[in-house]
Order: sequence, then C-alpha cells, then structure tokens
Amino acid sequence: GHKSAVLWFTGLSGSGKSTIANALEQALAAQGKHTYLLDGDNVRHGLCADLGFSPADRSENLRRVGAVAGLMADAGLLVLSAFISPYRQQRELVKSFIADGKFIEIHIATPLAVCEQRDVKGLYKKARAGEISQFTGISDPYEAPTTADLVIDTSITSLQDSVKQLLQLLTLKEII
Ligand code: GGZ
Repeated sequence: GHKSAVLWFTGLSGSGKSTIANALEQALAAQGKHTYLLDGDNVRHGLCADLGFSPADRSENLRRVGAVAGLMADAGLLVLSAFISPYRQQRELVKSFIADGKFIEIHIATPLAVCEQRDVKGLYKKARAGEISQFTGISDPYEAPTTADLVIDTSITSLQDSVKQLLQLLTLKEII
C-alpha cells in the first residue's frame, strides 16, 4: 500500500516537470501505487479552459488544481501535479488545502538559459519577440521555492536519477 500525498512539481516551462512526473508515475504504477497526474494537458482544456496566463488567471488555475489535488489525496491517491506555479504565495495557498505533511514541493530548477535553449514548443522565441506576453521567466516572474523538499536541475541530473531521488524521498517520508 501507500499513504496519500500531493507531489507538487514547480518550475519554468521546459524545465522537465511533466517528463519527470510522467516517469515517476510509471515507476509508481509498476509498484501498484494508485496515482493521478494533474498537468496543463488535462486541466487547461477542461476544468480551467476559461483561464489564461494573467496573474489572476494563474492564481485561479492553481487554486482549482490545489483544491482538486487535496480532494484526490483525501480519497487516498498519490497525486502528482505539474504546473509552473510561479508565485510563492499561490503555492502556500495550495499547501494550505492539503492535509498536514502531505504536500511535497519539488523544484525542477533547470536554469532559464537551458529551458530557453531547448525551446521545445518555440514559446520562448515568441516570448522574446513579444508575440506572447506575460511569459514566465521572460516577461512574468518565477519565484523560486525557498523550502522545497527536493531540487532537481535536469541540465545536470538524468531522468533515471531524478526518478530515483524522488522514490527515495517518498520512502524516507514513509509515503511508499
Ligand atoms: C508561461 C505559458 C504561457 C505564458 C502559454 N507563460 O511548456 P508548456 O507551454 O507546455 O508549459 C507552459 C504552460 C503553463 O501552464 P501552467 O498551467 O503550468 O501555468 S501556471 O502554473 O502559471 O498557471 C507553456 C504554456 O502553458 N504557456 N502561455 N504566458 N507558460
């Protein structure tokens, strides 16, 4: 079995949040753990389809996701959440929705220069050209966590090692 928890991945666009969360979810599923992965792909098309990227909309996006993650954790799931979640105050609010000790903050701290170099979706280029406004790291702030449970920089840590570190953390915290 396992205890419920919310693993909150935060980091820049292209930092590797979704890639790591997906790989961790596969590893947990292989161990028979009941997980759910919340990310922009399944949330911004449905639950948060009405929201954009203004500060107010990002805050509302994270308020909804945090509330849902809290409910899922109450139902016994291991919830993985992968959103930029750029504002510290907003992450604190999310933490307040989650039962004591069940909120685990993971900072995917890949440097901006590396994320911009990768530019998988060409969004950084558009942001630099002013075609996308309020782009995190370029024209909107990213407030790095000061109290993360784990910090992973994917420019120096492999996907395999990232998953290993996360599984170790969950074991240490007696979640799995
Ligand atoms: C940041 C943006 C923006 C702006 C569109 N700023 O790499 P991606 O494409 O797939 O991940 C980014 C995603 C961010 O959505 P989140 O729900 O994670 O953001 S937040 O937590 O701040 O609510 C990026 C894309 O959406 N995207 N416009 N202006 N990222």
